[in-house]
Amino acid sequence: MRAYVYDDIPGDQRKPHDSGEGVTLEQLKELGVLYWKIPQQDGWEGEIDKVAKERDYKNRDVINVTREGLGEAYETKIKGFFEEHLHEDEEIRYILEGSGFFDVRDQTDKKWVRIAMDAGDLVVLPAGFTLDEQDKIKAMRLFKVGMLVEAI
Ligand code: KMT
Repeated sequence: MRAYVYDDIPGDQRKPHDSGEGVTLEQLKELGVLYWKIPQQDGWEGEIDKVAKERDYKNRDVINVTREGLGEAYETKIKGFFEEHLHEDEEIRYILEGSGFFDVRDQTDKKWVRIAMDAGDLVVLPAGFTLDEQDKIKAMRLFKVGMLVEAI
């Protein structure tokens, strides 16, 4: 995981857009983002269950997004992910395979903070998302209440 201020230069959302200004775990916490590294080794699922239980999560699913898998729908799908939105409840994302960027707006100075995630990274989020140029990610999504109805 690396978190940094988004450079806000127009262009492909899947590029890193790294302004070079890093964001610490402390600063992420102020934005309501919590982070854990949980490598997929002995007992990793129990570690996720522990976080979910402590924070009162009731549901989860696994989403697998790849350019190959989605074909022509890929570009539209990832544009949809990238749209700014608010979550009614916090949500957790745990990356199983691949990589991508979660973008969170900093309410105080209006900058976007980009969180570059790959396998074993878990975040608690109020956020937006894009795949990066690898074009594939598989993630466990944990929800406090209902699941997203939309199938992918
Ligand atoms: C969602 O809710 O579908 C997301 O957060 C984006 C995909 S998770 C890799």
